[in-house]
Amino acid sequence: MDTDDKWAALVALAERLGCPVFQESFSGQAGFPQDHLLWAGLLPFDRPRLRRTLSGHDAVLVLGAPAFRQSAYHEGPFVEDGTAVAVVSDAEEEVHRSPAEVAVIGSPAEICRALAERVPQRPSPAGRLFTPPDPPPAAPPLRGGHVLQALGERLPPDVVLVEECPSNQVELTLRIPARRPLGFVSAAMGGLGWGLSSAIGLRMGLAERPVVAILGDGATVFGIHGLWSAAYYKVGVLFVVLKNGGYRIMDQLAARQGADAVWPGFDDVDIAGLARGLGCDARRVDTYDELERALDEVTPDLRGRSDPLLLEIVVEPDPVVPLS
Ligand SMILES: Cc1ncc(C[n+]2csc(CCOP(=O)(O)OP(=O)(O)O)c2C)c(N)n1
Ligand SMILES: [Mg+2]
Repeated sequence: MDTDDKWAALVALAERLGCPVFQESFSGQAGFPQDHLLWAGLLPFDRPRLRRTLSGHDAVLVLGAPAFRQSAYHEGPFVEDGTAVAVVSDAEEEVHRSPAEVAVIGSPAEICRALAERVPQRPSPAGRLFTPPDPPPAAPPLRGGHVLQALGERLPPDVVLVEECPSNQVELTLRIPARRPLGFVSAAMGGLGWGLSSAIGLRMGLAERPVVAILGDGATVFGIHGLWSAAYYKVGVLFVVLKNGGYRIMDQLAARQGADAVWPGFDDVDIAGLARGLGCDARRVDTYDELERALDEVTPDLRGRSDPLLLEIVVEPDPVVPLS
């Protein structure tokens, strides 16, 4: 799990090497401050783009992650000839599964600390390696990107951000940097319904940290009854639901196979109404102005909240993005 100690160990090694640090695709936690000079962004989740991204490097050290988490399958190796991969993790099965020249089962933090003392100091790049994306073009239509950008401009650095918004997951990481351990928490594209209740548990366990969950409308409905617990136990989580009216990531996967979705949309489900029925205060947001007003009102006191609030934000589904 993300801790101050682990982040400090990886920062020390990266600063010693002056090397770019990428976040693995579909990761569960950030592992490294994403506002750091050396943070270089997200690794692509498909092999062709992964090969291109890593091609200029003769060595890749993978810490606390498998080499390499990908979806969907594409032909060819993960890296080009001339790029050597070493994996260090305490997750034994991930180490065994990872194709690598060197694979070590061990504590990534301890190994980082030991390496930082042994490797020579190399120069650091002159500027930040990661360029945040421009804000999206003005709404309407209101898109997930507007919500993420507006949150990124308002959330405090120590926010615990729980992600379960599949078609907006990449953009979330690009627009809202994790600045503290647990600044990004995700089931790493696992079983839906995890995010809503995880945010409640995190806030109960870390009462001094503000907690925000960014959820797809589908993911929300998979675990919506958790809102009753949040209301009953007075757990002050802000739930931000990106209501694009369906399983957009599944639509996108179908489109990439040249097929239409065979599952229905569900933009008629009244998520704010369901939340209220479970005792959780909720609002529906339809326009950019309403979005700004709601966030300006709610974000300054996330830390002090003693009741949950759900914002159901109606967004246009994002277009299908070609992979390469
Ligand atoms: C328990 C479970 N059932 C089905 C899936 C398959 N699945 C992955 S993403 C997804 C759609 C998610 O929809 P939503 O939360 O609205 O996010 P969007 O894709 O619209 O951004 C589904 C059904 C899953 N991951 N877990
Ligand atoms: Mg959706």
